[in-house]
Amino acid sequence: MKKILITLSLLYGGLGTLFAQNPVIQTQFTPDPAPMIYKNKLYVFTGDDQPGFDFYTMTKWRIHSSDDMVNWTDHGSPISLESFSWARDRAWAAQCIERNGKFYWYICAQTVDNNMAIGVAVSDSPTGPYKDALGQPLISTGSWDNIDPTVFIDDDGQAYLYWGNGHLFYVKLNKDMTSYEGKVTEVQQSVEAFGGLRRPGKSEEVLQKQEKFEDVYVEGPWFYKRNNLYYLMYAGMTNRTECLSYATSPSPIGPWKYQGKIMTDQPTNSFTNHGGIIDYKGKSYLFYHTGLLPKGGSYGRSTAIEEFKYNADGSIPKITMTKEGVNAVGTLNPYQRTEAETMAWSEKCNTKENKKVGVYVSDIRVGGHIKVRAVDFGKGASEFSASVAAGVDGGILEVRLDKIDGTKIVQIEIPRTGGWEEFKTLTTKISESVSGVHDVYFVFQGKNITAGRQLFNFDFWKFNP
Ligand code: FUB
Repeated sequence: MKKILITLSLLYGGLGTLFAQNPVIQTQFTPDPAPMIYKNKLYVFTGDDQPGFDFYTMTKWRIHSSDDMVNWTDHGSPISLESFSWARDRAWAAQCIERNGKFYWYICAQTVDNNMAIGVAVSDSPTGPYKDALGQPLISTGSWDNIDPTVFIDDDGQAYLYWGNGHLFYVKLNKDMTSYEGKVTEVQQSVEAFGGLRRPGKSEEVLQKQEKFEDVYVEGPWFYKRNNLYYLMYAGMTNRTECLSYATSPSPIGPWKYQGKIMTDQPTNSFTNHGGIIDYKGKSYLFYHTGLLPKGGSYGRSTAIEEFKYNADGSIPKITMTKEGVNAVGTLNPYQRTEAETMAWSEKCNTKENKKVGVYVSDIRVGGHIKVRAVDFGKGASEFSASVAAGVDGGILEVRLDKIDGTKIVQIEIPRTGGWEEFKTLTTKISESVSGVHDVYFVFQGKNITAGRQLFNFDFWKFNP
């Protein structure tokens, strides 16, 4: 029995590393990831790249969440430029934090005078709805440098907001999280603090041509504390592109001491690599972005995650990007309603949201699939239900185990339900016995359907024990 269990666990662990897990979301581009934990769930707040442009053409922000680090649920896009009356363009990097049951999502956007400003939206729930807290920017100093806010609440209750492109600034936030005391302070940069001195007025092109500098602070700060040491990770600079570097300090306002590069010279296919660091369920994770989704690049960036271990002295090791990403830190209970937009990997489908059901899986095409990892069937499942909608029939939903062509336990022919947004729950007996932990594949097929035709929409699924 012991031998069988070891073989099974090796096989299962082996399967987990055979497949790509990075980038973690395939249905949209998800740049500038900012992780946050609330009630034992990990949320990642991101931007939304629109590929096909040759700049950071971004109009909204997105949220995904996970309980296990591998299956990510899409919570849609609760805020966009339209949520901020003062914002005109460039919905760039953001971070959300909880305080006393309220969620404060600090964003940056371009203002009508062509500068960048930082605003804050507030909500009673991590996934919204969010509302512009002020009706005006929180930080607006008439400068392009006001981007990439990072926020942290210290043990004594004092909250700090750091931000900046090229220049690094901070303020001490008041308890209301929507105002600050004192003046905006600029952090003095030096070789000791950030590995190099960014000379005022030097453009990225000029910086890239310089040969002799170790690093400089560029943008994307990520501020946090661990074991009484304050960390500031940031997008630094190699000679060609951005890297992730960090500095530490015994105090929340410096002096900062340069600690080196965490991730550099990796084939990210993106000039930027904005990141965030968080501990979750006993492990430490680096979130960053790459341009590695199909059609991705510097302006089509996606969240990726790597696990790492701090060195005994608190320093962060060099982290190598991988395709395999991270392993599951929990299992998924199939006997609870699971949103169809909960995915470890997906192909040939997308997500949309409407007022009636929220986010659902859309644009489902023949040959596509959704993979959900580490599903624990326990002693066994008997029935499967799926909420689907179809304007025309012909679509088939298969449920398979462990591989895209693995054992088929369910096949449902999807009938017309009265419209593409008229969701109906279909239930069927499962055809093979299933127990224990499996990866589950929802495979999309069609009956005499032209490849590329939309098959059906998919809102949620559930097994019965
Ligand atoms: O996503 C737009 C900008 O690119 C962010 O604000 C920067 O951090 C860089 O990632």
